[in-house]
Amino acid sequence: MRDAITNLINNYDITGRYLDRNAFDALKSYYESGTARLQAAAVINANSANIVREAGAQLFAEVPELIRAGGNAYTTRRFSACLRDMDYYLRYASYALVAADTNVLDERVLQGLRETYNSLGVPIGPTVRGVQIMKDMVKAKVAEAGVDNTSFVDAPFDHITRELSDISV
Ligand SMILES: CCC1=C(C)/C(=C/C2=NC(=C\c3[nH]c(/C=C4\NC(=O)[C@H](C)[C@H]4CC)c(C)c3CCC(=O)O)/C(CCC(=O)O)=C2C)NC1=O
Repeated sequence: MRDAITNLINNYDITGRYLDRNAFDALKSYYESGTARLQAAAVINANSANIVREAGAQLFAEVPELIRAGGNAYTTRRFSACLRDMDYYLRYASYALVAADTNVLDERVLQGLRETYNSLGVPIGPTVRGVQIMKDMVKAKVAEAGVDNTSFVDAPFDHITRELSDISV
């Protein structure tokens, strides 16, 4: 698993370069965003159960056929599996926010997911929607916690969305 720093050092080491101006700019912006990243992770940690439950409720309100007979989240077992998946996305997004790198998502969440979802008939579109609903909720809560610029929160959620959407076509 990589984070922003190991990733950067890795890139310089591969080509045997000393850290240069670009590297220091990147490192500086990483350290400067550190407090906000930790605040975001703390907000997610304190509200994870609520966020998953409310995002699930909103998703099922928007796409009610998911929980009707024949829907992929129909039956208690599949309903729970769906919310559990949402919880995975949220938890790993919080790790990626702290790491300032989406590599943890590639390695631990997204690998092989398309095959699993396709073989079980889990629909990608609504899953992506669920991830985006959680992103919006997290951003609102992080803003409430006093973080002015919450744009960094997008990255892990958008990465999950992009990878899921890419692999679904
Ligand atoms: C940490 C990394 C990780 C991920 C990401 C993960 C996902 C994951 N989701 C699964 C199932 C599932 N995922 C869903 C999810 C949904 N169905 C819907 O209609 C909604 C759109 C959506 C919720 C938003 C459902 C319903 C199942 C059960 C499908 C079935 O067994 O028929 C399965 C199959 C095995 C199981 O049921 O546990 C995996 C592996 N597992 C992991 O270890």
